[in-house]
Amino acid sequence: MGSISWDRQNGFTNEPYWKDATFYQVYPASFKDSNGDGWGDLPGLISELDYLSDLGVDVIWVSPIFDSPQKDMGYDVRDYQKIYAPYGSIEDVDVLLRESHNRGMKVILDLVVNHTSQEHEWFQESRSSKDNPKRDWYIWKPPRYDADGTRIPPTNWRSYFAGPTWTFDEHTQEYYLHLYASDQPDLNWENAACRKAIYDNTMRFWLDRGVDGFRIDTVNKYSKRQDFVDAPVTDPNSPHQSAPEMWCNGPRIHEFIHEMNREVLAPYEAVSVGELSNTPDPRQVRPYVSAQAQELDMVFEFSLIRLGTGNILGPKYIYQPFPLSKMKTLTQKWQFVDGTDDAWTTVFVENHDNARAVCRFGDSSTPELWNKSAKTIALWQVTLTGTLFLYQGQEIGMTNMPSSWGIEEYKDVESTGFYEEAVQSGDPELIKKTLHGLGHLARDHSRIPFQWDASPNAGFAREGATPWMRVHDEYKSINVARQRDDPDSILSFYKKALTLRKEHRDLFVFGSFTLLDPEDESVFSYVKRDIKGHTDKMAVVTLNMSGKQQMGTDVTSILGDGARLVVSTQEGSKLVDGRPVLKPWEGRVYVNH
Ligand code: TEU
Repeated sequence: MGSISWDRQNGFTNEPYWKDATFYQVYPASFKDSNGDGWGDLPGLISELDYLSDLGVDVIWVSPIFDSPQKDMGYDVRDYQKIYAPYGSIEDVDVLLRESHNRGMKVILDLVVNHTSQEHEWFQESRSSKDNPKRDWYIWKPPRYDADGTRIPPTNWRSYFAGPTWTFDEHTQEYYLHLYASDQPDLNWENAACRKAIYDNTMRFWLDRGVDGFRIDTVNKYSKRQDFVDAPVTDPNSPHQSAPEMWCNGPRIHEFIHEMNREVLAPYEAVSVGELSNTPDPRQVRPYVSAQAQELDMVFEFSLIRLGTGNILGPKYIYQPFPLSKMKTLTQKWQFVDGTDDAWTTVFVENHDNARAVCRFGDSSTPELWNKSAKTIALWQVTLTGTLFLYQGQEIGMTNMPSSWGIEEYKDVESTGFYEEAVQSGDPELIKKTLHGLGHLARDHSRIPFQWDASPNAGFAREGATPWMRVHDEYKSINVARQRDDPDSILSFYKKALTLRKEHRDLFVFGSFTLLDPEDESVFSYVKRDIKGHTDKMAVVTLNMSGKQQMGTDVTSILGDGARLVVSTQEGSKLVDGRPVLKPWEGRVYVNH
């Protein structure tokens, strides 16, 4: 668990630093390439630390940089103690830590320990024979046979990237389990020696080198139900069925996470944020993050970021349109901090597994509204309670890949898996819908190279280099260089908004959240109250999330005549009968102090 506070100006001296810190996720392959090989790298990241510091970043989360065959962009680790050569060396990590710490920033790494790469030496040993000491470090099961005598997998579970969760290994004639790609066999957390190796080999190794904590991949999938039975058939057209109840939030999960905390996280005072998918009920989330449970500091819950997405273990890429009211109620649901300090929440709308927020929750179709809606999204995020996470490029309003790009530009194992599954079905309608859904939702959208400037390759890689993913066609108009000195840019607004968040941390970071007008499909308004300081300080946030002029909420009736505008995404006008006239995609915040 992360340690208690750094310098604090407003009296919350007992709060851990990570609560009001701004985290920023770096996707190393796409951030900055220093050597012209088309892959981002650690020296590239190090060269931009001043940029991050200037933005207002407190903690950098670096997606996996470990040695890997890159079947799933490093979420398939071959060696936890080596750096993937195109990213640099272990000495570069030391420099990253030192240079970040010198600037007052911390660094967390991505801990991927639900599975390894099949090229990891543990798996090589495990698969070598049934009596190898590491056989039980992975999950092996004998085949089943159907009525015709055809060999079938031990269960009917569907994997994340389409297809079954089991792959048959000729060598020992058994199947191994993989919730993700067949290249990513699941570790067997039931085995104590395996758990110990994870703590030593992955966690202590990096904490001893000075990292400040971990973003923990797939944190609720370590404990599987041990009876390994078929899931109920919910998709009669497929042999593979959605089965999260078999392997998610399983019987021993809290025991495992508690042990991980006691053994490693707590002694090092390491900050932790776990990835908690398939857990849409706050009552199930609290046990992971309640202070008494001593498991994790924070988790990511995905209901909001998944808006528009189909069933995650089924037709994920069949796009589902959603109304603003849905976005509001989900925001409210996850603002569950109640002032007792017993559980803490996180705030985020982007990461490397989801398409760009400005395209999904804003309006990126015209340049005018692109800028305005990106700022309104920023204002929404910075005024929410919990720890804020930004994803690289969000701060300049980076957009999805152009719709004119073909399927060949999609590199992600999940995108290609779903596309192939649609093609295999032979159903032209499904192929069309899948391509449409990928165009809105694919993980690829957030993974294209970062847009630094208008030079060839967007300043991500030097001229003549071939970036591993195509650079966005719009990079000359959307980039850091263009926004850095423009007071009206999205980047400038993020800097201002992040400062505002800290200035009013009692309201925005730690305050309570009350949703107003839940049914309104154009304006998103809420009240934030200082529940920690027990003062009468309040803020009203009113955001026009539509392309038409709207009346904002009645600010005066809540805050009184002394209501003061502290920020607007556009040139603000006066209140009319206590209500602001909001231009298309305009957002404002008023306070009573
Ligand atoms: O994602 C885990 C995961 O299950 C999802 O939330 C993920 O968004 C996926 O796309 C769902 O369909 C983590 C990583 O964030 C992701 O990049 C990896 O592919 C995955 O683990 C496997 O390690």
